[in-house]
Amino acid sequence: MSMDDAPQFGHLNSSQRLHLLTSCQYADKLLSEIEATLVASQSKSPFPKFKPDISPAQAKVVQDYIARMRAQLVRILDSQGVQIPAPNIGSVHSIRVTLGFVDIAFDECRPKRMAGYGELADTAAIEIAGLVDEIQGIISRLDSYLAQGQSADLEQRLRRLEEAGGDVALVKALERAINQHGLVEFRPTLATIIDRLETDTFEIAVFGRVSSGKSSLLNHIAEQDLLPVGVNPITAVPTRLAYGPESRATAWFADRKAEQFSVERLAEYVTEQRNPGNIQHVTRIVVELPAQRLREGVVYVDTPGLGSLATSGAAETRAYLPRCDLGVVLIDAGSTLTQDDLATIQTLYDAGIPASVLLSKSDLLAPADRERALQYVADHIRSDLGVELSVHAISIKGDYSDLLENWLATEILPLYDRHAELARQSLNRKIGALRLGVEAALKTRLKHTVPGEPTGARIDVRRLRDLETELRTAAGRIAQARTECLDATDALRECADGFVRTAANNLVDAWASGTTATGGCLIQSKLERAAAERAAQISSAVQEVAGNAGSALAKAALALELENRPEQDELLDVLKNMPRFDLGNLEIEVGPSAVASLLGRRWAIARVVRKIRSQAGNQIADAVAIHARVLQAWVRKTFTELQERFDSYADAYRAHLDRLVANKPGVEDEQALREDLDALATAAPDNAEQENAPGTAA
Ligand SMILES: Nc1nc2c(ncn2[C@@H]2O[C@H](COP(=O)(O)OP(=O)(O)OP(=O)(O)O)[C@@H](O)[C@H]2O)c(=O)[nH]1
Ligand SMILES: [Mg+2]
Repeated sequence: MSMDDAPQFGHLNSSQRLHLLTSCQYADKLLSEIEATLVASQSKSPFPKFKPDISPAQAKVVQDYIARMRAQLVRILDSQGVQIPAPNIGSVHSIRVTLGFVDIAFDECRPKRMAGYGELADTAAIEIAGLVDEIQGIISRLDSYLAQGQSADLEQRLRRLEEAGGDVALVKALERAINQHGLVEFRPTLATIIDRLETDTFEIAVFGRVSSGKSSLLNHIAEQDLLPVGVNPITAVPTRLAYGPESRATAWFADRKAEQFSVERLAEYVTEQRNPGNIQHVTRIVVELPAQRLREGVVYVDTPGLGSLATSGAAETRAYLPRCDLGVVLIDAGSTLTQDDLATIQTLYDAGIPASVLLSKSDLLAPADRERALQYVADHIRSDLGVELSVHAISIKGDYSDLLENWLATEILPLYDRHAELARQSLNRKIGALRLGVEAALKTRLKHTVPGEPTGARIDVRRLRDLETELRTAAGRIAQARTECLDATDALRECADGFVRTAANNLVDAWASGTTATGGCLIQSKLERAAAERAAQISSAVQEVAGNAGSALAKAALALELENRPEQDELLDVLKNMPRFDLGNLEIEVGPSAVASLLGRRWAIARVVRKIRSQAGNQIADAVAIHARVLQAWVRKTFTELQERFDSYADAYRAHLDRLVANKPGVEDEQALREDLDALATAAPDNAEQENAPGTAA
């Protein structure tokens, strides 16, 4: 008998103790099932398993007995010296895993899968696709909320700030109103504001089209080659540069613990090449440097490029844009001012964020041209946006360092001393904007909640349901069109042969009608036309769903009297920069043949097909295959963007609709709404600073 087998305490050996433990665990599991039955009988589940034939008083008694039994279990184990093992599975992890299965369950309901059980009518397919999209959207938002871990507990973070002496009365009132009334759509903005309250830094962010020189400029400011630069799209993840006593970098991820690494390894996380489409799910990167030009409290942010060549990182840049405190917008002197550049400045302006516009790579221009370019950019900003901004020329080339120094000295360094005050002002503007948004939501709700309220007619529930269905149908159409367009680009891969036949057909017809030209040019243009027709079908499909989604949103916003609506064509705007079919230069020589035409049209066509295949078959097949691939990537990107834009509005509308439908008008509700509105009105710390707050929450 080993030492461990020796009887201890109540004279049980180790096997007996183990048996006791597993029996207790099993009993406890059964008790949990009883508890689950109690909960289920009260639950709001639409699929109740149990009849609610237990009264609350009975349930209470059962629970009390369960508690006594559990206390007894613990006592028994204690008396025998059996250790109760500590749990080793995190609750958050477990919930996220289960959510993953919920997600899969809904994937199985997508129209494609449903079709496996029999034919599916078009309208049903759209409705189903919309429903699945909505619920998967909710799942993914809950998942990303859980992925943020403890930092998502905004209330607790606010309490800590308050304990540290912060004046957070208004933010607390906002937090309360958002939680109390389930205004989840404002949570991301609130989270950003609390982030900013905690850090108290001033963020200077650099924006611009791909390759406009953003990373190069920041390397220059930091006085080291730190951020990867290059001619292709490079930066994939917004990257913060902050002062720190030692060089080091930290990355945070959506799905794993933060990692610290040396700055030399930055490219692994921030570049499109090493982390394409941000497959590593980096949520934040901070690089600390002991650089002279960086100061405590001032942070520079490098962002993924915008514009036609942009990658998926552009979406992150757009989401981040309204959060910075100063936006530096680079206009590449080597190209021209574009709508994308103006849109960036406009977004900053709309969010109440000061902008500094730079003509980058100014070394590429002779002094006189440089002056003209500066004037041109300033004129356009004035005429197109109605904003007066001075534009500075800069360059990172050694000979032009005075330009950069001049800009830093006049526009940036003076901010360093005032950064704390400026950060506070900037934050106040953001809080002001959030307050306006929350107040508007509460007021609309009050209007629809209280029948006696003189200002607004109540929308009846059927109408609300209709609006809900229309939004769902629009979402379903987007999902459906996405599948169809992806299928179309898939099919395109196999099309080279068909294109060649069509071109041969056209050529033989042209000869028959008297054209004597040899075929090369004609074949090239016919092939290009055939590809363009396919692309046009895709483009019109996108156009149709985007138009439809835009009208569904506009209609809902109007009915709900919500200010937050898409601009005219905001959704159609995704339809930009569709890749063109590039066949290169086809060298095909084929002319009409007397013999072939004698043998008939079919024979003549077959001959031309053979000639094209032998002279350029591979080139055509390759070009079509590449085009299909590029087009498919474009379709994915375009639909993701469309979906994101649609959801950014539809989500808020759906949340609003849910509240209106679920809400039963009552004195209690009215009371709570009025109290929260009052709290928001009175908690405003300094109205002076909120005067120029932007119209709505970002
Ligand atoms: N002539 C000249 N070239 C520059 C200047 N600044 C940057 N470049 C070049 O422009 C190219 C793009 O520079 P990046 O700094 O990577 O541009 P970016 O805006 O960060 O690009 P993305 O991260 O892809 O959006 C590189 O080849 C740089 O060498 C400049 O002042 N003058
Ligand atoms: Mg870059």
